[in-house]
Amino acid sequence: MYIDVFATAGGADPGLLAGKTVLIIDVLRATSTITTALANGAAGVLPVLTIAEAREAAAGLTPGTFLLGGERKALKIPGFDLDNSPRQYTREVVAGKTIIMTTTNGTVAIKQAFPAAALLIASFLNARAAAREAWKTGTDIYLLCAGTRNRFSLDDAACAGLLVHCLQELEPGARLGDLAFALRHLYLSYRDDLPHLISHASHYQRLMDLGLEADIAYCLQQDVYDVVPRWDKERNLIVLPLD
Ligand code: 3SL
Ligand code: MG
Repeated sequence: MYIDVFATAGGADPGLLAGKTVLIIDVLRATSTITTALANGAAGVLPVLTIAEAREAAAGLTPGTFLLGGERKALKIPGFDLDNSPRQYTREVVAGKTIIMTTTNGTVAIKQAFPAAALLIASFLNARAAAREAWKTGTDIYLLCAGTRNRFSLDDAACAGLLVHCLQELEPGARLGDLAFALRHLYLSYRDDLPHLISHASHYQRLMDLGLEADIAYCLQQDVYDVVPRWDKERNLIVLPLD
């Protein structure tokens, strides 16, 4: 088994991801939000790239069955139901609903990985479960960090390091690509104080400036959920598998 990491959505070659297992990581905040929404009973998440696409998808659904969610510049999109704060995606709000979601980096990374054989959503919130699920596929595994506007992002990198560490525990003979090796060591160096590491991320500062420290604290919790959202090609939705 070979394990490697792409640092940004744009840095991944979709051709290379074809037929592989891909874990998408956008700790702050898209994959933390998607994991929370599905853990709280959302029927599915439809990732789209643009606001226009989101509205178009909504026009095809029955009112009351969906919610529009996401952000631009970390803020709620005018006319949408929810922003990208995972703490908004409570059971009371999302149970049974399809979430149509567009975000700056996270949904771009997800769409980039559509050629994958298995496309899984990972975050600190479900890290161990996500690593286990990826490992069970038995194929090579790529961790695709969303990054921030096509730049390396420490929050995603730290989570990728944790996932590589978990995968190596499951498959001690796995071969690691250069970035997988480096990020595992980054994670191990800071594992006892991840908030300190992640406080150096530029996107951390942006969210702090917006008063969203509670979102950051929420997203940095580890292994809160034992669920692994997965792209279902037939249903054109990110869902939780039934088994
Ligand atoms: O870029 C994204 O996908 C978002 O997760 C970024 S934000 O934290 O919602 O601003
Ligand atoms: Mg991010």
